[in-house]
Amino acid sequence: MTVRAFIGLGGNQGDVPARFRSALEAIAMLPKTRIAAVSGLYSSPAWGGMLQDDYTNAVIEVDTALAPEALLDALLAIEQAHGRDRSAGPRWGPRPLDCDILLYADTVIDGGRLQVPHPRMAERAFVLLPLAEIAPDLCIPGLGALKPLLERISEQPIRRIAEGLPHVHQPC
Ligand code: PH2
Ligand code: MG
Ligand code: MG
Repeated sequence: MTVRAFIGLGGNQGDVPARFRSALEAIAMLPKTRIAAVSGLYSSPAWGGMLQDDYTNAVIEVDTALAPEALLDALLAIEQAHGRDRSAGPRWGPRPLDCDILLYADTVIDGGRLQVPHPRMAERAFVLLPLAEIAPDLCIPGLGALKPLLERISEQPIRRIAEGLPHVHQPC
């Protein structure tokens, strides 16, 4: 059985769109996992109070039979393969690639390694806008419908800078 999960992509070092493309190819190659939708790319100032370059963000939808922890491990490995070093740098610091599980079906997980829904997603335009693009009628466990949440973040500066990444090779 597969579930619908949403993954947030982010980064602010180097050629982030190229890295997203490569990360999407890696996600498409994961066992029991299919990419169902990819949002456009968004640019926004760094959230979190640290002076650093603007971020590029996107959200993707996957159908997966991987368990949440297995999906997390796979995403951490993909981050690492794209230059992410979790042992270095501050928590909200610059990074070449960030892959966060935002939602995993309607499941609520409050573990040490994984919290789903992503605990800060409702405060972030760079998550909610790309998410709304691919799943406008979504209802988030514990937070409710996406539409009223969007109104609360409507003042945050953010620009849509590109269409999604259409050339992802999807193995059969
Ligand atoms: N990620 C961070 C810190 N700040 N700001 C934006 N705009 N987008 C991000 O993805 C982001 C951030 C560290 O996870
Ligand atoms: Mg992360
Ligand atoms: Mg993040």
